[in-house]
Parts: sequence; structure tokens; C-alpha cells
Amino acid sequence: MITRKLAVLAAAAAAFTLAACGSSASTSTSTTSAAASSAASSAAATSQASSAASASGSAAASGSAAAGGELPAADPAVLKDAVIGFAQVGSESGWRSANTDSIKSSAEEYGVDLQFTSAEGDQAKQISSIKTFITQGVDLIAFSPVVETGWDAVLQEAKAADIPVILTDRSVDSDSSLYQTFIGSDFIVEGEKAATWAKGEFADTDKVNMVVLEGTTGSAPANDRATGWANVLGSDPKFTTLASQTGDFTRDGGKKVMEGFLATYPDINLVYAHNDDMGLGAIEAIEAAGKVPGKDIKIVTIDAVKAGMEALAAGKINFIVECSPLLGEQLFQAASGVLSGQEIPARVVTIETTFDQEQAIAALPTRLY
Ligand code: GYE
Repeated sequence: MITRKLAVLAAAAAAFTLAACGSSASTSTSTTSAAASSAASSAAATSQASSAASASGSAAASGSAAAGGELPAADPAVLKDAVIGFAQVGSESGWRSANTDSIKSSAEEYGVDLQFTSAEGDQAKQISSIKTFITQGVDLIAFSPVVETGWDAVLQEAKAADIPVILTDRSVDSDSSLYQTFIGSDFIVEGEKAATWAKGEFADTDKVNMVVLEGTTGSAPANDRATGWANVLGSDPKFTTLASQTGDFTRDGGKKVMEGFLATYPDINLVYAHNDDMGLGAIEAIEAAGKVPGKDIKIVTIDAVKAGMEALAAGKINFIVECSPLLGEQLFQAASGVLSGQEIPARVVTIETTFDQEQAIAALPTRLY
């Protein structure tokens, strides 16, 4: 509940300043949204224990909702037959499948002519699809960037062609004047929530040996989930990171990397996996090594997709921080706003919760993804 209120407050603050500035997605509003996001981030950091403890079941049941209530309602007349290019990351995880389903089903609902491409985790491929969208002269381009850097040239090309761009899920380090808005989670806060749980869980232990399964190298969620963790536990001498390596957000990657960790380190107490799929892979590796996941080695992950929640309910994962993939409706609200010349907020932060075992058991029957 507290997290939810803070997110709404931060969004309201951003909306207020946006209204005061009277501008849309410009450089100045991006400064505003960065300030709001860091306010939300530090507020969340100071309320970690309570936010983790008071995770609300209602956001979970609805599959999460949007903060930043300033997005206009989607206008079906504007969206009908609009040609929108969406360049997806790939199909690396359960989260990604749910995100793709959400975008496709919202597009269908509004009769959007959706040109959907999948980059299979390859930035060059994603850039080439965006270039194709530009050549085709689509009405709007949306994408979830594989990595954070290297987008300036293609975003400038879209701007020169007068095609608006919306970022969903992951951010880029380009100037915010090159895109209309960024809709997605605050990954730093997610990392902070995971670390806050670990801090509480190991409160009575003198020494914790941790391994980290990182997301795709250079991606915003991998970068920010590491930062968020470090914000809470970076200076705590009790936590030692034995090893940290990318599992590329896949189950197979998580399994292989974890097998290597187990072979090298006999005394692992904790796995921090940047997503559920890698945590699920780690479970397989831990069981194959004759240890009990969730007991001999504790596991904290991020996403809260169904398979992750089932493992949490079964006690094999110990704690999950939610990251909602249900971004389709918000994407088309934003697209509708942009295409009809309305002002939209420069940043829309997704509202998310956390789950312990009991909360996962309660949430599973109505879980949407
Ligand atoms: O956590 C992971 C996926 O960008 C938030 O990408 C997304 C992440 C998600 O592969 O499972």
C-alpha cells in the first residue's frame, strides 16, 4: 500500500510540474520526471521494510495498474486502423510472452494495424526493424529497447521523418526530446525491494554468501536492478557477492550459470536472480546438485510470472518482486494521446507489489500472467 501511495504521489508531483511547465515530452519535462522518479526511488528506499511487509494483494489480482494517471483514455476512433510499428526485444522469458500478448490483444481491441517485429535479443536487428518502420511511414513507432545505449541515430531518423516514438518497458540513455514518453517499471525500486527482503530475511545471520544471476548485459533492468540492490546492501559487509554473471534473462541461462557457481562455491546461501526465469533455472541446478532450493539456498527474483509464483508457493523461491508486463492498454492510451495531439506525461511508472509465499498462494488463482 505504501509503495502504491508513493508511486501515485510521485506521479502526481510529476503531473503537477508538467502542468506548471506546460510542455510535453521535452528535455525540461525529462528533468522533471527524473526528479520524480528519484524521489519515488528514495522514498521507496526509506520505506522498504513496510512496503515489503505490506504488499497489497489487489494490485496483484488486477495484474498491476498504472501510476501516472495523466494518460488520456484511448480514443478508439483515433486508434482504428492507425499503423503502429512495435519492435519487441524477443521471447526470452515468461514476462516477455505476457508483454507481447498484452500488446497484441490491446492492438486488436482497438483495431490498430500493428506491425510487430521481434529482435531475438539483437540490437542491430531491432534498429533495422525501426528503420523499416520509418521507411514504411508508419503513424507511430513503439519499442522496448534491448539495451540502454546506442539509440541516438535511429531516434533522430524517426524524428526527422516526423514519426513519434514511445518507449515501453525499458529506457534508453538518449535525450528525452527524441521520444514522447517512457512507460514502464522503476527497476531501481525493484532491486531495492529485493535487497530489503534479503536484509530482513538474514537479519539474524552473521555472514551471507550471495551469487547474482544478472539480466541481459547493458539492458536497463539488469543495470538498474543491480543499482537498486547496491543502494540497500552495497555497504553492508555481511553480504558477500561470491560471483555475478549474466544468464540473459533465460531459464536455460540461469541454469547453466548456476551450475557453474555451484561447482565453484560450496557455501552459497542466497541467489539474487534479476528475473523469475533465471531463478527457475537456478532451482533446477540446485536440485541437481542435491540441495534444497528455498531452504539450503534462498532465492529472490523479480517479475512474478505464473511459473515463478508457483515456485514461490511451493517454497522453492523465497520472495518475488513484481514487475508487470501488462503494458498494452497504457501503450495505446499514450499512442492515442500522441496521435490526437494531446499532451501526455513524459514518464509513466507502473505500480507494483511484492510477494512472499503466503501472498503468492493467495494471488495465484486470479493471476493474469
Ligand atoms: O524482467 C525479464 C525480461 O524488461 C522488465 O525483461 C523486462 C525484463 C523482465 O526478459 O523477465
